[in-house]
Amino acid sequence: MIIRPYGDTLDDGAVQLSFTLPVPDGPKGREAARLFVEKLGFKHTEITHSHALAEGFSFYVAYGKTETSIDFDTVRIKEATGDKVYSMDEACEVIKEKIGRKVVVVGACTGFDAHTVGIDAIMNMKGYNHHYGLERYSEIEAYNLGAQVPNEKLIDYAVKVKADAILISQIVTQKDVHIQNLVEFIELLQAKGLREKFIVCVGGSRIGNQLAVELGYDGGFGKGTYADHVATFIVDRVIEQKVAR
Ligand code: B12
Repeated sequence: MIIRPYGDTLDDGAVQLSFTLPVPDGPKGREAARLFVEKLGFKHTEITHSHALAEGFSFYVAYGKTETSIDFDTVRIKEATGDKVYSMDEACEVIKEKIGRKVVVVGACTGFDAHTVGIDAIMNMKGYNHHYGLERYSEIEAYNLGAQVPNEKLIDYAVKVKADAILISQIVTQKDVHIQNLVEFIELLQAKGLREKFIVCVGGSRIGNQLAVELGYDGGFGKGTYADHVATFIVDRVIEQKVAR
């Protein structure tokens, strides 16, 4: 099935873009913005909104039409969890039956990142959007260390409580600060000879499973993740490890 974005009429290729330019708002800035959108390959380009952000900076909303399309049938996703996601009760049942002890999970938002809402959505008792967090799972022992936690401290804590899994949240991605921080975490684990001891997952609004795996993590979780997803991933991995031993 061939698909493309649309605005008024199915298949018309209409797209809305927004961006900032390091020039003042005005006719010249708007024309520069329009030319930029044209250079991206869009036709029937229009700047529908612009305003000054600060001295010498301006913001634009542009419309354009594209002929580019995607064959939806060829799209393959690489999510950490497949179609089967355990509910909280199912996850706890599986833990009881197949693992026979509580699963220990430690999580934090690391480095200088102060965004706690994401990791709280996954771990806090009350959860997020009608999905309880890991603290609510009777068969999971969950420790949420909060935000701005140094990598070293998170590892030490995971060792102390004999964690099965470590969960990291990274929300700030400016200048790829998350990559630096995530790489440092894995390198620290490796240097301590601990990489194989833990299932290590990272999540955040701009994190995907593919990036996470490339950086040496077991799984990555982005927007729209619930505790159910990460619990399913961890539980299945703990069982796999048990079988392999
Ligand atoms: C609230 C907020 C803040 C609050 C945070 C309060 C708090 N206690 O968390 C405050 C005001 C402190 C703040 C500060 C800053 N913020 Co802020 N903030 C936001 C905002 C508006 C919402 C974030 C949020 O709570 N989302 C809701 C949660 C539920 O979504 P989530 O974090 O994506 O989490 C979900 C998934 O990603 C996933 N997930 C997340 N972590 C994990 C971990 C695991 C293990 C798993 C499995 C899943 C998972 O599951 C969650 C549930 O589905 C966003 C903009 C936006 N609308 O997203 C900007 C935003 C994140 N902030 C931003 C910035 C730049 C900052 C500052 C640097 C601003 C500044 N110059 O000072 C500072 C950062 C300071 C620091 N040291 O970190 C930028 C980041 C840009 C970038 N790409 O790097 C954003 C995107 C705003 C923007 N458009 O510019 N911020």
